[in-house]
Amino acid sequence: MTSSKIEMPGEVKADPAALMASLHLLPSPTPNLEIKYTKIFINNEWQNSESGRVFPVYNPATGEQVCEVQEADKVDIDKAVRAARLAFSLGSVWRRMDASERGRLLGKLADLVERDRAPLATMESLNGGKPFLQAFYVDLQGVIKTLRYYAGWADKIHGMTIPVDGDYFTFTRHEPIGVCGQIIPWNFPLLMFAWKIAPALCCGNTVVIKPAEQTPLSALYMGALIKEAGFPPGVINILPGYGPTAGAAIASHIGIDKIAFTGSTEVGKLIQEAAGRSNLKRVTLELGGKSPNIIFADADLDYAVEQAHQGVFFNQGQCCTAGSRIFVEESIYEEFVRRSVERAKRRIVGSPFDPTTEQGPQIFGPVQEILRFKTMDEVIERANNSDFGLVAAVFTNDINKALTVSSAMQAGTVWINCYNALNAQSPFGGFKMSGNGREMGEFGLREYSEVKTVTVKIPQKNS
Ligand code: NW8
Repeated sequence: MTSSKIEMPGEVKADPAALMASLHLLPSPTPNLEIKYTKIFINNEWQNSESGRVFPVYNPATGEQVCEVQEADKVDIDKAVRAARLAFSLGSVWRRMDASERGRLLGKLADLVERDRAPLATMESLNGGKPFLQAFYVDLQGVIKTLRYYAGWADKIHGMTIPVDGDYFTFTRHEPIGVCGQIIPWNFPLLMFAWKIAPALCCGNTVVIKPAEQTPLSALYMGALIKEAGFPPGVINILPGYGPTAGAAIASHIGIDKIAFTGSTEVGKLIQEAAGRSNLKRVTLELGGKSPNIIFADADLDYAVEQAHQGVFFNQGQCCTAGSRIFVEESIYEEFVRRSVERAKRRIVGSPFDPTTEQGPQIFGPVQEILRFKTMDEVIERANNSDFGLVAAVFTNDINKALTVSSAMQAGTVWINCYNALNAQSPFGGFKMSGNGREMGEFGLREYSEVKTVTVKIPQKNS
């Protein structure tokens, strides 16, 4: 079995010639990958859409159709919500299951993803246009680590005992919310699937999840692994479909207790509105950014150029975290621009299945905007002058500058001398219009639980 610790050797990553010489050490795409799962997954069963409609799924690198997938609409969502409500009902297998057993199932799912890591990375590359090696080393590693991280939390979600006034004993229970609707984007189809389902299941919720219409294949494959892992029917339901139909049905459904969405700010507003108009379901949103990356003159220049380059171009530039506003201190500005242009020209664009490819097919274009600044106060002001606040980064070897900037940034994550340093243990989410709530880490669990206060009267002997 492969280990989730597998990382691409650094020298291989850096140099196409070294990479070609080391191909025998690297994973390869699954040849003639068979697409087995193209139906709606409800109650651990593969179902056709009620409408009979299907929609095409494409390989964005070639424009070729890969397959057709059953198209979920409102009636299918209704069906899935009924299944998820039943699975959540008091006394159900899922509600009675030991928390440690929920953790074991999540761990089993991680093992199955690890077993099928190559075919899943192949599918992610085929359907999402990511270079296969990036899908294998970044996305699949993130998926496995996310599932394992929340597997470990399942039986460690403790309540409190509270020293209340009066003759009472008070404790809290941290209970699942109920049926969670989840809507995920096409830029990290499998990683976002894991980020959504893992904390929800960890806390004991049930899930109705809609993958993006462009990239439903890896989520559907996960349905097969979820069933194989032994999750009870109805706990996870996967419905491929479109936003204005299936997505809107989730957002306004009165049988859904919480919605989590990753996508555009525009659609995030619609979701929050629909949640408010229907049943005030809890809402977490992970939306866009226009993130600042601040480079001081004392930073290691080559390193900063490379990090800033990856910060904006990684995943074809299709990242909520993309560092698209790069502020460079004036004394190094010209040289920074020169090296950044040279680096961008060297970027290898090509077939996702060619191991030297750094960038696959484009949907929207990454734009690296390099701006000049003079003073720290000025750059802080300009960096924060945005409706968004997802992430920010600063490159400097001066600890005082680094900490001053990190405190001043209106952003949910600040990276110092690194970029896209995401992990399962840290909370991730936006300030301002970049979203509501946090995903990942311990904070991610709060968004999937309700706190219940239980107060018991302590009878007194003489009263
Ligand atoms: C969850 C995620 C990761 C992880 C590692 C490396 C580069 C880029 C990303 C990334 C658990 C463990 C590791 C990345 C992922 C999502 C977005 C942007 C960057 N994630 N990674 Cl939106």
